[in-house]
Amino acid sequence: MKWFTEYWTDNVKFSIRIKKLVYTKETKFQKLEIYDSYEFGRFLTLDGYMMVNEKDEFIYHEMIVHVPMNVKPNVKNVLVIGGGDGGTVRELLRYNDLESIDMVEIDEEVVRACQEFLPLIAHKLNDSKVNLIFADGIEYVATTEKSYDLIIVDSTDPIGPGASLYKNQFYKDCYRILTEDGILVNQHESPYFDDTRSEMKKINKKLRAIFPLATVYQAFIPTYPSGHWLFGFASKKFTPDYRGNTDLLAKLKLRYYNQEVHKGSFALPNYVKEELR
Ligand code: AG3
Repeated sequence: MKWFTEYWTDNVKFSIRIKKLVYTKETKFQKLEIYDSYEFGRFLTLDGYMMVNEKDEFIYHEMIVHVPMNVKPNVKNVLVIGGGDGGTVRELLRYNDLESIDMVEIDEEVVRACQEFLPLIAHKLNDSKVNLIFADGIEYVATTEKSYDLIIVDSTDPIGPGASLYKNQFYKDCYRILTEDGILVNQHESPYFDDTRSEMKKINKKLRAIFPLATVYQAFIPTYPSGHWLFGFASKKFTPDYRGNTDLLAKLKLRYYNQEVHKGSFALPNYVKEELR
C-alpha cells in the first residue's frame, strides 16, 4: 500500500492512500508532484504540501472567488497572483460581465502540468479573457501601471517561493494598484495549529496596517492542515456584506457557496477573534 503524507506539524501527519504517482518534476522553483488517489482523485502537491485535489478543490475555489465577487458589484478587471492550477480562473469566468483576468504565476510548469493532468481544474486557463503572465508577482505589482477591481492572491504557504507574497511591500503595492473601492483576498492559513496560527496573525496585522478594513472568513477544507481554513478579506471601501445578484447566483449552481454561507463565513469563533484582536 502506498501513501502520500503531509507533515501538518511536528506531531501530526495527514496521509492519503494513493494509486500511483502520475507526474513529478523538479521545477526551477519547487518540487511538483501529481498523484492519483482513492479518496480525493488526482491531486497536486508542491514541495510536499497539498495544493489541490479533485474532490475538495471546489470549496477553496468557490470561497476565494465568489465571496469577493458578491461583495463588490461590477468587478471588471481581476488580478490573480499564483493560481497556476486554474481553479480560481475557472470560478471567475462564471461571471460574464467580467472583462479580463491577468494571472501572474511564477512557475509555468505548474500551469502546464495542471493543463495536462488536472483538466477538470485547469481547463479554463486558455480562455480569451485570461492573460497568463509567467513572472514574479512581487515584481509585477511593484511595476504595473494597470489597476484592478479585485486582486486574488491564490498562493502557497508563507514558506518557499510564496513567502514574499505575505510581505508588507507586496500588500502596499496591491493597495496602490487597486481601484478606489477595490478588494484583496488571499489564502490566509489555518487558525488551529500553532505554526499556521502565528502566520495567520502576522498576515492580518500587516493587512490591517494598510487597508481600512481587513478581516478573515473561513471554510472547511478537509485536506488542508486541521481542515479549518481562512481567507483574508482586505478592502478599501466595501464591508464584506453580500451584495450579489441572487438570480445569477442561483443559475451558477455552485456546490459550496451561497448567500447564507457568505454571511456565516465571516462569523468567527471566539478563539480566532481573540487571536486577531
Ligand atoms: N493554495 C494552497 C493553500 C495552502 C495549502 N497548505 C498546505 N497544504 N499546507 C492552493 C492553491 C489552489 N488554487
